[in-house]
Parts: sequence; structure tokens; C-alpha cells
Amino acid sequence: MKAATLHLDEADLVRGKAYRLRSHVIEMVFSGGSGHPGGSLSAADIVATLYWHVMRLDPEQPQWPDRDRLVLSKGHAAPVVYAALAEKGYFPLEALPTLRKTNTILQGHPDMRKTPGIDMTSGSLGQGLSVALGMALGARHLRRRFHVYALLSDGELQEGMIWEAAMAAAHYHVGNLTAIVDWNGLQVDGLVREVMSVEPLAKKWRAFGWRVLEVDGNDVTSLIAAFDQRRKGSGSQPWVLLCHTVKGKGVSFMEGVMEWHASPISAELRDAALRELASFAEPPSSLARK
Ligand SMILES: Cc1ncc(C[n+]2csc(CCOP(=O)(O)OP(=O)(O)O)c2C)c(N)n1
Ligand SMILES: [Mg+2]
Repeated sequence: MKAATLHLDEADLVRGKAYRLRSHVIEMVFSGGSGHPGGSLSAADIVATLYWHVMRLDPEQPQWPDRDRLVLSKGHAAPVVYAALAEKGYFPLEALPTLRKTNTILQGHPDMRKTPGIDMTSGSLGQGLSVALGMALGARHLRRRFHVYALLSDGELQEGMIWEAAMAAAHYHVGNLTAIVDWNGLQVDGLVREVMSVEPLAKKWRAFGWRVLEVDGNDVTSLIAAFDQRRKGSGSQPWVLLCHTVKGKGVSFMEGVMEWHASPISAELRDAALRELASFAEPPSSLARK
């Protein structure tokens, strides 16, 4: 009974963080004058679960050799990861509104030379899983126990390099690698299934030798359960979490709307979005920096 209560409390904390991250994303894209709100909002629950439940990290030591790694293969969703890093204390929250400004540490896409807590430069879609695989094999070579997570988007799965990495990871029995697919159904110019379908997704990953979990990627309780199952699972097979999400999740006028993939936000719409996010979960100041 006690364990169940603790688990619920943790889900609440992660959920509160996810909505806080969403509010930061809106503020950042507003002040940056450009950016990618849709794919940042769809991934907010995944990112919050990774940073507040899953990954072993030490914000005091961003280069700690045994830290788990996140490769944000869908690098255009940088705002939501920057928001998580600031909330974790890698750098001050005050840096967030500098997104995309000249000389900022928060470039439009992740830059490992500029941002504490970013382990891989990314943004050119298709590359992240190969990089994550290299890191995971590196851990094996160095006899370190860290885990590597790669966050991919569904449109990105149209890139051939993803499937080369998938094939290699299974061949080399890479058990410390987890891919996470933000399966929001939309890419820049339409529905993924109309532009070029990537389905049947679960069957494809299984055929490539991966263990597959399918999960509601906007439901923190389901995400926590899936990551816990993964943690207890095989040490000799790569796993993928196929996360059903909604692009723009949490801001009703952005949900499922293609144009919000990348778009500036006016002051009026920023206010409307923040009001709506606050009604879901008042960003609790008591959660800051936990
Ligand atoms: C190799 C490459 N081609 C094109 C782009 C431009 N681009 C940015 S995001 C995106 C696709 C967005 O759709 P999806 O991959 O599904 O991401 P999400 O829906 O999660 O935002 C594209 C084509 C890119 N970043 N990299
Ligand atoms: Mg997509």
C-alpha cells in the first residue's frame, strides 16, 4: 500500500513537471520569435518521465562518466529538453528566454559544445539512433553501466539510417539502448501515413530484432510503467517504446494542427496557451528544482 502511494506521488510530480515544461516551451518559442512548439509539446510527458523518473544523472556534474545519455534525435524539439535541463539545475531558468538569440547557450537545435547537459549535437533527422548505438557500444567497451536513450520522431523513421542502426543494435545484442518514438502522426507537411507511411511500426521493429512496447506517450503513469518494465528487462536486446502522442498536446488550438510544427507565437496566443496549461496543472513552485 505504501509503495503504491509513493508511486502515485511520483507520477503526480512527473505530470506537474510535464506541464511546467510545456509552459516553458510556449514562453521560449514566444521570446525566441521562432521554434517548434508542436513536437516539443507532444514529447513533454516523455521528457519529464526520463528526467524525473528514469535517467541516472547528476546536474552538478554534467560530464559524470556514468550518467545515462539522452540523444534527442528529433533535435527540433530542443525547447522541451532545455526546459527540463533548466528545471534540473544544469543552468539557470533565466537562460530559457534566450532561445535562438545571438550567442545564446540555447541554440535552435541541440549543441553539445554550448549547453550543459546536452550529450549530442542533433537536428539533422535520422542520425540519432546511430549515435546512441555508438555510445551504448562505447559503454560496453569501457565496462561502464550507463544506459542510452534515443528520442526519435515518427516522420524521422522515413530516414534509412534509422533502420541500419536498428539492424546493427539487434545484431550486437545492445541491451543498454532504448529507442523512444514520439508517434504523433504528423510531420512538416502532413500526416506521416499520407506523406510516406512508416507502418506497421511494431511489426517492423520486431522484425529488426527489437523488443517493442506500445504506450500512451501522453500518459505519465503508462510511461513510468513502460520504463520500469524496460529497466527490469533483457540486458541483451535493444528495446523501443512506441509512444502514441498528440502533436501540440496540452494547448487545444495547437493539438493535431500541422501549422504548429514550427511557427512563431503571438503575445495573445502565448497568454491563451499559458492560461490553458495553468488550468491543467498550476505550475507548482514547490516542484522547482526537484
Ligand atoms: C535530414 C533532415 N531533413 C529535414 C529536416 C527538416 N525537418 C525538421 S522537423 C521535420 C519533420 C517533423 O516531423 P517528425 O519527424 O514527425 O517530428 P515531430 O512530429 O515530432 O515534430 C523535418 C523534415 C531535418 N531537420 N533534417
Ligand atoms: Mg511527427
